[in-house]
Amino acid sequence: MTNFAPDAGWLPFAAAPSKPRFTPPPGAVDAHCHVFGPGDVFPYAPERKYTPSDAGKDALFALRDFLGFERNVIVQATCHGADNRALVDALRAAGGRARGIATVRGDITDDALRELHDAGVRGVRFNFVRRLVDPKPDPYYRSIVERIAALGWQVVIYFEAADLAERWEFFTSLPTTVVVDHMGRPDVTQPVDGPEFGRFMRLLAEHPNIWTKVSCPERISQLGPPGYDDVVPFARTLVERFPDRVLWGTDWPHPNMTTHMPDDGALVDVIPRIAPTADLQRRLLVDNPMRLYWDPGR
Ligand code: 0GY
Repeated sequence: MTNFAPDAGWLPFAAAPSKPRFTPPPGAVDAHCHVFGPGDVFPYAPERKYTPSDAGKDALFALRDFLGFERNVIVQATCHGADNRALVDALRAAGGRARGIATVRGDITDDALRELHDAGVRGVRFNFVRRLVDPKPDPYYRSIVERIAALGWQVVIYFEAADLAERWEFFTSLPTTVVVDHMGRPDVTQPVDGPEFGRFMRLLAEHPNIWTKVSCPERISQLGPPGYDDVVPFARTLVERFPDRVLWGTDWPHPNMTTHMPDDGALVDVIPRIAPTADLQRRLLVDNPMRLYWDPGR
């Protein structure tokens, strides 16, 4: 008996993804994925905007192995609010093969921050997507940055392309490493060399502390699976221009998908199309995430 029923129409993750044709290089990291619940053990947050189906750590680690990855970076999702217990439980179970990005509030104690760090947390996520959270004024986030910067943590930001101009000053003033989720959610019906994506490229070109995840074609694409062909030029442009500041992740278990549930094997097969050489693939999947999340100095 579960205390939480998923939202009506919720699409559960694919139980039997295909085996990718592309073999990730040894040591590859899935740098964007989540764990949900199970809700009976790790309740979903009262302030959440959606209730997912459970997607726990065992299923995540099985997918990691099946797809040919060695490590995960698990990102706290909004349905768990600032209660990081499911995340910490997964990190502790991963035996050093997972790092975490938490959600914290400005009043978190030093002891609680240290506990998160010891479990493997290396950053916080600020989410500005209105269907997921009620975004706060900049000072709210600045108070958190003051708390986490001393730990050497990074800030992960999630926003939609139209919001970039509005928060530009704030994003570019952050003193930490900053990682932008899902390429800043470009509108891929606009040209890759047009003004909107040009603004995002400028964000990275002018700010060497800003990285991005070339992930989530399934959310961004208008053409859809299996190839997500309209997203490929955007991701490939970023990988080729900023080969040392890009990360890749599955986004498993793909919350809030309405059009379709992606086949994780097909998502992995997009990688060689956005990172066409073995060198680019190794930087994207191994060197960059290892430097960011497993460097003992961080
Ligand atoms: C993602 C994307 C989404 C959800 C969340 O924290 C979240 O709830 O990030 C989304 O709905 O676009 O990265 O998982």
